[in-house]
Amino acid sequence: MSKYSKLAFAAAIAISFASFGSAAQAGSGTLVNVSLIDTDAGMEVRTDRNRAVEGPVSFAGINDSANDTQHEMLILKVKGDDVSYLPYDENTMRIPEDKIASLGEIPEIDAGQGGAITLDLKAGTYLLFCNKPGHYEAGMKTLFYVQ
Ligand SMILES: [Cu+2]
Repeated sequence: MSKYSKLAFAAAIAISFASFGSAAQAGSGTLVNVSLIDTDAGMEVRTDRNRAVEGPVSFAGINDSANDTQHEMLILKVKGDDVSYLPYDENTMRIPEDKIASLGEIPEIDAGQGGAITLDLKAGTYLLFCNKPGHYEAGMKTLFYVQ
């Protein structure tokens, strides 16, 4: 690596740490703690808050599975509280991800593990859901509002 590219590399790392730092700081965004839950009673996406102001929103997900089940969490902007218009594939038991415009996701998390995503969200209604086969239908979804 040349001296110049080493410098550029160091600068790129400094920039990425700076942006991470600002997103993580209290007051510059909203932190939402998300529990991905499955028990014999059902499945759930449980958040410690369901509202945020416009701007950076960080979702910190924990897989609280009681059954050693993998979960994930996708974020989708929806038209309103009624999400019955969303496509659903009965065969795969999932929302077909090629037919929606997911804003991002916390990919598959093993039981007991965590993952996070930060998004710059505009005002609107959002759906947080797990798209592992059958989980959406079992109730692994919740609405989230940005004002
Ligand atoms: Cu799940």
